[in-house]
Amino acid sequence: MTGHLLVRNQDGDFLGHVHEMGTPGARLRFTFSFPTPGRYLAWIQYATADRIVTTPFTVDVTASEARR
Ligand SMILES: [Cu+2]
Repeated sequence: MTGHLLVRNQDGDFLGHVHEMGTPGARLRFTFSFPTPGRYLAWIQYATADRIVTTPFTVDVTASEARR
């Protein structure tokens, strides 16, 4: 894998995990469907030549953006 994306909701009762499956390059792309609206905590993790990089961020998903 060239990259990992982990996503959890605020309650911690939903956890998602998908991988970047493309060729290594300057850009990571993930496809992920959020199950319900709300705030999610997410982490991207990838490896460079000499270290593992983990970057946290939050995503606010509206009702129209969530999977239906
Ligand atoms: Cu992974």
